[in-house]
Amino acid sequence: MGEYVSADEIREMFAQAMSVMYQQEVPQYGTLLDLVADVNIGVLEKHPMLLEQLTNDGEIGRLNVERHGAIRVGTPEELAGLRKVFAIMGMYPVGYYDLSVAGIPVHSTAFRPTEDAALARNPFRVFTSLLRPELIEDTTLREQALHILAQRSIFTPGCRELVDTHAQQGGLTAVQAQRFVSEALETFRWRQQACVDAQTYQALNSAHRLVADIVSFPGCHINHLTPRTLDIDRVQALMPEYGITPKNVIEGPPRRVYPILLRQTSFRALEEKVVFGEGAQGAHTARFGEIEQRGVALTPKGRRLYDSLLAEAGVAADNFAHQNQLRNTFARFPDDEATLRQDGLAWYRYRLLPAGDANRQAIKPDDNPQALIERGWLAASPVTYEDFLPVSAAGIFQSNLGAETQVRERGHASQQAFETALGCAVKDPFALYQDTENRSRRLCGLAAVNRLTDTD
Ligand code: OOG
Ligand code: NI
Repeated sequence: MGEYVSADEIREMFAQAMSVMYQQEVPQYGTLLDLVADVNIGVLEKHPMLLEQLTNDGEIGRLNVERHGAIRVGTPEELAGLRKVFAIMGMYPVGYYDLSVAGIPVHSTAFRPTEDAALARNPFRVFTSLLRPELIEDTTLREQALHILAQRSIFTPGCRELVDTHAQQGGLTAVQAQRFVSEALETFRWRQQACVDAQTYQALNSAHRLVADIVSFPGCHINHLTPRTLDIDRVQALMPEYGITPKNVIEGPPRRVYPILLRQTSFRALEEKVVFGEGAQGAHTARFGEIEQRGVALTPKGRRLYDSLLAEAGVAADNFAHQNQLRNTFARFPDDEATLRQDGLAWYRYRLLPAGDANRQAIKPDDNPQALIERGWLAASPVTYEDFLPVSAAGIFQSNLGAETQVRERGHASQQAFETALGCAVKDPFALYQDTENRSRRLCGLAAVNRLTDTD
């Protein structure tokens, strides 16, 4: 065993290699990283407690490092191939996202680490979307798209070979892991040379811009990377000063004292030169940069409250109005830890403090953690949200598809079809968060909870 490199290490190497490649490919992404670093330093200067906490958690060294990326693939075989590649990096499909409700002809999952230790080491995830050709209405064009996709192979022979080696050996040596990372990276590389002619590109583009992006190129280029910011509102406000055009609104919940879920914003995709099959030149816009700020993961009950308030708030034309609207509506979402816990809205990780450890036998399984916290026996820390939000994802997609959104009536969620393509079931994110909380409860002598079937 010892001779093989751990999945966590391979994921870290891969995320780093991808970051270097993307900064070369999209220089404006490098500018975004500079902006994020500047804002993060400013926040830490003003909040020494936060600096101390991040240092203690071992987070400080990789504060400005990417937390996620996204790609879009064309066929079930490509998706299933990615599942194997990501598994070598300790990333597994979690959650199902139906984007067809927003008029986007894909459905998606997030490949991510699932164990606490792996998440703590490096939480890098890839939001991965699969084209739904049945949503291309023109049947001739649909057949043509499927035919084009059938010709390509998005993995290098070296990558395929190392996936097999991994399966046979049960791991990769240091030399093999290095090679695997650089071979796997090829799948995500941008290629200026399209594999279709200009006319086909136009036809695909008029079906949906995303269809052209997925079908027209020989690989499935990474379309954005996303570092973590400590103050997303500030980054959004400063983007223009750095020569970057932000999307209209920050997605997700409003700014709060106690952050929940995930807030995201991005800059608009850049226009890039492409060369079509017959040599004609053109332009394609697909690639952008994004930032994220994460808070506590919500229980199904908390999530229902979030979803209903979000729907009620709607979307305003500019970020200022949008955030105001959100803030007003979300006044009904408790903004302190004790209430979030008491109302069963969010997940926590518990641990015994020395006084609690000394009184272990006095703790009963059904004790209320809040009472033990107030007595100084127990400490709680929020479980970070590690997934994505479908409405936010739709907003990110749409901001990069131009103003006009073609709404489709026909797309319905089809998790089963997605899982068949993937070759396995996706994990339920709520179950993962609950397992995390319950593991910590058991270690404290507290009974496990089941909040997955709450209906209140
Ligand atoms: C993915 C957009 C969704 C997010 O962070 O919600 C996403 C894409 O454009 O392919 O990355
Ligand atoms: Ni993203």
